[in-house]
Amino acid sequence: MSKDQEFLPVAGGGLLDRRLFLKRSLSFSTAVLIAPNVLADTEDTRSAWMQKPGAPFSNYGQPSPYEQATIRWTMGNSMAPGNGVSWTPLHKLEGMITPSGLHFERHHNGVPKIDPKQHKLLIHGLVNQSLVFSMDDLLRYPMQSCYCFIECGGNSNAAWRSEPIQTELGYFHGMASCSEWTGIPLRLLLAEAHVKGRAKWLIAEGADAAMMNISLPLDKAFDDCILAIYQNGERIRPEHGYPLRLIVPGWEGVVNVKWLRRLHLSAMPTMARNETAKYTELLPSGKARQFSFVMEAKSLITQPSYGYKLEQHGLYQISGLAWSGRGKIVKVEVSADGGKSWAEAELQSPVLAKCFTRFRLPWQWQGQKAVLKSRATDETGYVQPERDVLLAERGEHGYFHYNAIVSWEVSAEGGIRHVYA
Ligand SMILES: Nc1nc2c(c(=O)[nH]1)N[C@H]1C(S)=C(S)[C@@H](COP(=O)(O)O)O[C@H]1N2
Ligand SMILES: [Mo]
Repeated sequence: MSKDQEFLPVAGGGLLDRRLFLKRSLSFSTAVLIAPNVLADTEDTRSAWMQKPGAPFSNYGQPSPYEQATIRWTMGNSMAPGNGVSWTPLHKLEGMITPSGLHFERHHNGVPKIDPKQHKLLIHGLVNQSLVFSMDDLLRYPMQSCYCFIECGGNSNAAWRSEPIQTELGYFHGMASCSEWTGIPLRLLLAEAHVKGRAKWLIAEGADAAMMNISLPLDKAFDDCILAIYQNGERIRPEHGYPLRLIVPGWEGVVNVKWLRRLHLSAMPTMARNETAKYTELLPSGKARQFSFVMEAKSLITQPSYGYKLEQHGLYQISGLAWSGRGKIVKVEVSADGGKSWAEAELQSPVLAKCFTRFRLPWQWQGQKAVLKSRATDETGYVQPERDVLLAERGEHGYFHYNAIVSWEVSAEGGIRHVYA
């Protein structure tokens, strides 16, 4: 689409329209229409589950047994024991918060079983006062919540392949999840340690067998980072860093160090494995880009997507997620004709910075072939690029930070394929 092409409120020949659900002329009801006498019968029959008292109380709730397909897809690798990923089934979820049990996982050496009574956090290096905290000490500090996404820098890397992968969306874009993280603003503890003027970096280290560590510029540490103790209202799950985790809103997953045990203030970055051999990117020039911390704006249509089938003609709700590591999402446009025309989707409130934002748009499908796309714009004016634009800039053989527009091709039969269009 050329830059000067006008933005259309109604796109795809009137088929994508925010007001579709309100138009009375369209038959959009998907409920089966029933005659009054049938209704009376339905009222008389009591389903099996209505004929005796239900199950007793439970100490910790579980999803319905009918939802057993809504699971993380796990994928280990042979590099080290406990190294691998599990993916969030984004194609099955709604709203903006990822349930803790479905938040994606990325571990380098498994999940440590940490006794919170023995866990300590050390702050040292270029400080005037080294400090050690127990979890009980930390729990006495004032806390704040941050609703934010975490996305692995390697998320969506299958989209660098020359052929579009045919997998459920969550199982190649689901290294991104969103939680309410509650904990202590990092700047409070840094102020207490009296950081020396020469300190420019903070090296954060985890208490897992990998002792994963990364370097974080001090400006960000003083800005909006949190030492999280709670996730979605309860103590952080072991997989996500129990009992203490560094949250670095909007920045790539790897800097959000789990099982946090040490913060070392220094003048230089540490040049750890995960910021040199990994999470750096080779550019077409042959040079590597390093410390590409911010996750750029991205959006995905989660429903319908690969694996769904449109069984009937009529009205559908396109639903998806958008996010940006630079701030708020201000606009998501949806196209049903492969990007020739675009309509603006409704953003579900609240729209928060560095957080998943849910967008929705009604769509009328009458058996026409279609290519569905979504395109996010953030508050800095950054617009999510088309795939060819991203490849031209970053080369054909990237691995990290893939954020191009995703396209779903809908066939005349209602089947959905992933395409590069
Ligand atoms: N200590 C420690 N922190 C870690 C990791 C790890 O293996 N060990 N993995 C990192 C990576 S690469 C990512 S993407 C995120 C994943 O966080 P999650 O498992 O809670 O989704 O944690 C980061 N923090
Ligand atoms: Mo990651």
